[in-house]
Amino acid sequence: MKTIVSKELRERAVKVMPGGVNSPVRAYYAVKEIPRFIERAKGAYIYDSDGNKYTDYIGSWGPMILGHNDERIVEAVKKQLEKGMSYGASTQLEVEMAELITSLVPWCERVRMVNSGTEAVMSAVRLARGFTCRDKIIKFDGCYHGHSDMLLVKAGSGVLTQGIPDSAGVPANCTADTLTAKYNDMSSVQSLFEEYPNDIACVVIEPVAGNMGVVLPKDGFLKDLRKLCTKHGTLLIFDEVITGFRLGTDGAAGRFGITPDLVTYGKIIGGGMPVGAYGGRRDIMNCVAPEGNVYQAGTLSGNPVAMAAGITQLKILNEDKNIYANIEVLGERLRNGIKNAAHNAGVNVTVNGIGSLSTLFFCKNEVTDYESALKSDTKAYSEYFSHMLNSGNFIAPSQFEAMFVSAVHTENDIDKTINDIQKFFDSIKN
Ligand code: HOZ
Repeated sequence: MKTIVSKELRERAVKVMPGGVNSPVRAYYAVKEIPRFIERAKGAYIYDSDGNKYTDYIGSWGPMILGHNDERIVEAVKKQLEKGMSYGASTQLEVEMAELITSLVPWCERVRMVNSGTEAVMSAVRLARGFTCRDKIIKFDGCYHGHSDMLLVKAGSGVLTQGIPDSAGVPANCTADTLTAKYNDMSSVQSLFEEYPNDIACVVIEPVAGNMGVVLPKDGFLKDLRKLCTKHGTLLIFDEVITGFRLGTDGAAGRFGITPDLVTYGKIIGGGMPVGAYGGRRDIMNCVAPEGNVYQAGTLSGNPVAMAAGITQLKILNEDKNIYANIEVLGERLRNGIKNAAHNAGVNVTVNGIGSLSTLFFCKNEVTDYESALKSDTKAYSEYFSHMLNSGNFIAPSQFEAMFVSAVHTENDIDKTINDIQKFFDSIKN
């Protein structure tokens, strides 16, 4: 596989950008490959600047549910571009987007658009604190909610990959009120509530964790969390940046039948454009400025180009129910294929997943939380990554991320990938 152009770009990039990137995960520090510089993408495929083609299982970390550059989304963006890129003023599009989200997710009665998942969670936590007049928050080890100061505590994703889950530059008093619990372990949450029965503003959780690899909530875990929060007057925030509109139009909340008080969304609702949103119960959302005294603002919030893209994607997802059915089947096919390949080769791995989200962990233990995810052999993952990349599969350059399937991946794409995985398993079995 040619990497001449990517190498050259990398050399230029590291001179002028930390790590040569704008987001650490892309620097490939956890793997031994030249980071690929992408030139274009279409459907299920992504092409680098050397002209190599890969089947894409990153999908811009989730939003490309319809595949890259779906023509209907491109058309909507083009149309809006002709009318203007940003006004810093209200538009019909943002009203339509809010109406769409609140109709698809009925318990999300009001919504505020922002520009990223980080901003969405940061704002939702501020709102929870303002609403409850409490300061403490609970997050779970290994969950990642963006890079705001108060949430960079035992975080997942890039910080976990880099081994800096508690980032430098975060003053101790910014995280003094951040309490951490173990994912899937109710007793760890209960003891925090016993210690601070009236002080916890919110519990924020990825209802399906996607940033320590995919980790599913155990039966009853989210339900018990809901009950405990209600009992203590604490708000439950679902961070659905990865799962929202991917596990169905009503996300993980709908899938597991749990109603949180607030929800956060990210890039998915922008169809890949930079977007985020938070929303939820009317009485809570009423506290957001200018109606209430919880301040949060943004010139680019509700950007018309992003709204045009997002509305188009959400409408398609809502209208064509086959899409979800299709990506679920493909996700299942991928997971079963990986399990069979491992079985055939006699290799011990763990495959987690739900719907179109999957992670192959290089460990034989069950992966149910941060600690068990950390048991996976990241060196083996790095070797696997090299093999997969060089056989034309674009997967996360880190063990602690998800594999995303889109509606335009074909059974052949998935089977070819499984075949490549089989070859890797066969190569390591001796
Ligand atoms: N896990 C991150 C998205 N949820 C990876 C993307 C990034 O940090 O750039």
